[in-house]
Amino acid sequence: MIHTPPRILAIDDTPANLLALGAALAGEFDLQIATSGATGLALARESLPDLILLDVMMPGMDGFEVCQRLKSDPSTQHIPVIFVSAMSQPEDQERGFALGAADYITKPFQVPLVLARVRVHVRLKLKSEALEKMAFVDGLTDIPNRRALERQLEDELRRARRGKTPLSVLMIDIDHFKAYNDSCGHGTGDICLRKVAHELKNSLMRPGDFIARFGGEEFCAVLPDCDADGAALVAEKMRQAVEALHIPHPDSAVGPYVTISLGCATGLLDGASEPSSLVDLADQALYRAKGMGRNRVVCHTRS
Ligand code: GH3
Ligand code: MG
Ligand code: MG
Repeated sequence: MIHTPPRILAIDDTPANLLALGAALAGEFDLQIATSGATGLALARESLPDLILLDVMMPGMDGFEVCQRLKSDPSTQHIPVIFVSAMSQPEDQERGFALGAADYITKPFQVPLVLARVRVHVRLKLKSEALEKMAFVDGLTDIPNRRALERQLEDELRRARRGKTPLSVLMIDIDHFKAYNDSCGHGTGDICLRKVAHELKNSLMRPGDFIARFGGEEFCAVLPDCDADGAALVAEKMRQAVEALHIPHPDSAVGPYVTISLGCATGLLDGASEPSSLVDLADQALYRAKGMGRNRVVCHTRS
């Protein structure tokens, strides 16, 4: 997320350079400074600036190394880096770009040009963050979408295998939602989807828990380090929470309000489970919940 005002970190061992940059950037940006590569790197990791202006020649850790370290750390690799350096040979500039720099400005620099380039790269970062959000967030409910779910599942499965911890998946489906749309209208259906999504999200208790819209009126939750009993508890909590919203459903065979059915599956610890198979098992359990009358939780049990 971009800070307001955008946060710029300038790393340079020459105070005069920092003073000149400071004068140019102050007012429009929140400027942080560091006078060595090592302190700059530490500050970048801690404060996650929106852009870094980086000198190359510094005693100790030079700018190239700082850049390389920033780009190999997932928490800082998206921060645009602009080299500001007296090393003006094409090979130097090429090396900077090869390390992942967004731009390369040679010293002595002209303040208005530095300012212009900083503005361009901050604007680009803002745009790419907005695109990233659009690509991974469901537009209707504002919770993660299926693409985000797939990414999350892969990460969590890897983590579960490494840590030999259980991983649970819940598949969640609104009961008789076609009939709800038919009797209340699609617009009201959309509002209902938003309310249910919000309630499901609020039912999650741990910071690592994750919920996405799987598609249509289906949702999928990923619960790291959660065994089958824990998954059943979360699922039942969700079921009750949605029922307690008391959203009138004029045409449900289940009851007067909108309800959900849930299927749970918990990952095996033998490394054999794939993300898709966990989702499939949860989906099969959900199917059984539907067959047993809906508005209930069914857990997959290993036979
Ligand atoms: P079941 O209890 O067996 O799940 O029955 P159902 O009617 O909920 O299931 P079905 O899959 O037959 O219908 C799902 C309905 O969800 C059909 C579609 O109109 C509705 N739906 C899917 N996406 C959206 C959406 O984005 N907005 C709205 N309003 N409705 C949607
Ligand atoms: Mg469905
Ligand atoms: Mg349904």
